[in-house]
Amino acid sequence: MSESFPDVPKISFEGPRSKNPLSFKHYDPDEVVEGRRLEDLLRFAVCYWHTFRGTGVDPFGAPTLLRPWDDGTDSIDNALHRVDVAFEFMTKLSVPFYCFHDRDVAPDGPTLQAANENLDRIAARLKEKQGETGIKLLWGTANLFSHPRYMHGAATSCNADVFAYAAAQVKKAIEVTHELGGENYVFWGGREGYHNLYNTDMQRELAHLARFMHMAHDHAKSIGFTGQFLFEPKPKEPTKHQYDFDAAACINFLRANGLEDVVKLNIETNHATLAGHSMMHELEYARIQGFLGSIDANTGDLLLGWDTDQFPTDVYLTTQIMLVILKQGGLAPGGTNFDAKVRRESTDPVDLFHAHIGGMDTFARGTKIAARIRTDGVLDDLLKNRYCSYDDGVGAQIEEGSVGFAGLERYMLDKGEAAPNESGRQEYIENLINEYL
Ligand code: XUL
Ligand code: CO
Repeated sequence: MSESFPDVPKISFEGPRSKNPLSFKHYDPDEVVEGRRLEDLLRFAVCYWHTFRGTGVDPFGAPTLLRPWDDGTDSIDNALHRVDVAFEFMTKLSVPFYCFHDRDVAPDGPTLQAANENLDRIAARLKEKQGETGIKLLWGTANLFSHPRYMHGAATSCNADVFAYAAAQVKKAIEVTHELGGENYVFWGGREGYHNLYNTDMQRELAHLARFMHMAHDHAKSIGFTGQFLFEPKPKEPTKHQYDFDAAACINFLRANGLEDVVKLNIETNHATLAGHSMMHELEYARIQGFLGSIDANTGDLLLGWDTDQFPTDVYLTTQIMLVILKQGGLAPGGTNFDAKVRRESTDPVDLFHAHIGGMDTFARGTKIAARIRTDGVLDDLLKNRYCSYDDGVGAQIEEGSVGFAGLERYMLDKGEAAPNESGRQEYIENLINEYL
C-alpha cells in the first residue's frame, strides 16, 4: 500500500539542539521522570475527529482541508482507507493511543441496524491495525450531537424515542470500545443543556441524564467492560448552558445521582477557560476529590470566546497542568488526548505532524519543569509554612473537630484579636516558578 505521508519519516527524539522540525526536541518516550517513562506517564492520544475528520469548515466558510487520501464520500471504502492513513500517521508520530467517536470512524446509516453494521466493519479494521502497530484505544465515545435527531439533546431530549436511540447508540459504542480493548469510555454532553428555561424541565432532564449513565454503567458491567467512565465538563457550546458546566457541576451531578464511584472526569483546557477557570483550577478541584481521570489537551485563545481547540504550545500552561498531574502520580488509565485541530489555513498534511510534535514537546517540557519544581520542594515548603497554624494548638483542634464555636469564642475572648501578618509571597513564588522555565 502506498504511503499517505511519504515525505515524513518516523519522528524521533533528537534533543533540544536539533533544527529538524520533524523531530522531538523534548519528548523522549524513554526518559524517566518521577520513576516513569514519559510515554507511560503522559499516555498521548491522537483524536480521530479533528485529525482525520476535520475539514476546516466554519460558520462562514466551506472546507479547506481537502486531504489527498480522502475521496470526500461517506463510503465504507473511504472509511477503511482512512483507518490505514490514521495508523500510518500515528505510527510515524510514535503515539501509544488514539480516541474516537463512533461516527468519526464509520459512516452513519439510514437505520440503527445499518449504522451498527458499518461500525462493526470499521472496528474490525481498527482492531487489525491495533494488532499490527501496537497502538491502543485510550477511549471511545458516541457522537450524540451531530445528527438532527439530537437537536433537543440526547439523554436530555424532550423526546423519549431520541433517548432510546441515544441509549442504543451508546450501548453499541461501549461494546465496540470493549472489543477494541479501550481503557476508558467518555461522556461529553454534546447538546445536553438548554437555550431557554421557559421550555425546559431542568429537573426532569437531569434525572434522565442520570438514568442514562446508570444504564450505560449497568450495560458495561453486563458485558465485562471494566474501563473507566469519564464525564467531560464544558460550560457552553453548542447550548447556551451545558449541564456538564465545569468540574464542580459535574462532581455534584455525579454525587447527587449515586454515580461518584463509577465515573471520573475528562478535563479539557479550552472548556476550563470557557467556564472562567484556569485548567490548573479544574484539575486541582477534581484531583482533591478523587475525580481526576484524564485530560483533553488543547488550548483556547483568550481573545476569542469560543472553543478554538488549538494545540498547546505554552510551556507555562503545561507546567501548571503537570504540577497537578504529577501530584496525583499520573493519569492512568486516563491519558493526554490532543482534542485539538490545526487551523483551517494550515492546509498541508504535514501540518498535522508539526501540530502534534509541538503539543508533545510542550507537554514533555512542562513535565520536566514541574518535576524539578517538585523535587526542590519549593511549593511544598511554601504551603506547609502558610498553613502551619493548623499543625498544633487551636488549629489542630479545628481540623480534628475537637473544638466548637463556644471553645473558639473562649479562645478568642482570651486572645483578643487575630493578626495574620504572614506574607502570601505571590510575587516571590511567581518569580521562582519563572526561574524553572
Ligand atoms: C467538544 C469535545 C468533544 C469531546 C468528545 O468540545 O471536547 O470532542 O472531547 O465528545
Ligand atoms: Co474534548
